[in-house]
Amino acid sequence: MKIIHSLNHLIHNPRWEFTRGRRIYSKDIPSRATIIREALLASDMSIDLVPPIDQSIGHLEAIHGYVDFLRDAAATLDDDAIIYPDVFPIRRKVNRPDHQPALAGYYCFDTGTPITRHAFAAAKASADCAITGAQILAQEGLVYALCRPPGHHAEREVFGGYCYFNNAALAANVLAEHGRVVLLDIDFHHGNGSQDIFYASSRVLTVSIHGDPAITFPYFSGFADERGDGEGLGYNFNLPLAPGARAEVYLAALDEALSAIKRFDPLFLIVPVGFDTCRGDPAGSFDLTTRHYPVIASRIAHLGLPTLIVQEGGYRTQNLGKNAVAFLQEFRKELTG
Ligand code: Q9C
Ligand code: ZN
Repeated sequence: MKIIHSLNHLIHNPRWEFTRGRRIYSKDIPSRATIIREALLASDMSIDLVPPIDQSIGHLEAIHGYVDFLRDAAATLDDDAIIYPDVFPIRRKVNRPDHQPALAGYYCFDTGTPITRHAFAAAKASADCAITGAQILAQEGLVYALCRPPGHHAEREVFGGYCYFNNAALAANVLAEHGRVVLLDIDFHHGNGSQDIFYASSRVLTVSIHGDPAITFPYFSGFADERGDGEGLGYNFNLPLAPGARAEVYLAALDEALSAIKRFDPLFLIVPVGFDTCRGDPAGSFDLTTRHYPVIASRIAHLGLPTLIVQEGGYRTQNLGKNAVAFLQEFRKELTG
């Protein structure tokens, strides 16, 4: 199984985030990706670890409005500098400011996704992993993009939630040239970025199973009544679950998601996966354990579609490796025999 991974993420290490006014250690630490990679290499799966192709910036610009901003802002910073936005344009209609501290708030929606000297390069390399995965998916059948930083919270015009560019959406945009694509987002958090990017599209069906946004990040989207807009009406499907959701509840929601996907009859499947659905994850509240990931993988793989798996969250480092192996091993077994 091909794993697309870039070591460029290691230079991205913001250390701090702010949550409800407190400075805490960021949960998106570089070792997350290292732990997953090493666990896969140590497993009995045959792994073909390949670096991404350096993709044209046009891929990013096709989806995001802040590519130049992020590149230029990062380039002005010293090694230990870090920009946290602290004023946000939440009024109805605003001007794009010229002033650097205000621009950060214009393009970034939270205080967990600071701009550092290396943020752009790391985010670009992460995006390249997903795009490269999309480009080889038809011949491979199953590809895993081991992305970091993650992507699914990054919308068209704003980034946040540890995400700078929407890796899975960039891949979907490449694959949608060939036919209908599904994004089945099984990170603990709502995939607000992917929903936003494809909300008016009937070419990409976005489905997300996540913690109830009434009490869970990203708070302002992910509700069941968000169904899409215009041509895209009916092509967005949210399945919010109450905190503490156990496997039985989770798998019932997954089956609903899978039925909707079958009706859509896609050519390609993309699965943004976060292991923050695991019991004890510091960013999640579900009650899944390692033994449930093969069950989830097996049900999704039964769709029989060429599948690109894209890494999103998962912050409980002591079982990240086990969970990734459990999920990918079963997925490969079911899909490719
Ligand atoms: N204080 C993913 O799992 N935490 N992102 C609040 C602002 C946000 C998680 C940050 C958690 C985001 C990809
Ligand atoms: Zn998450």
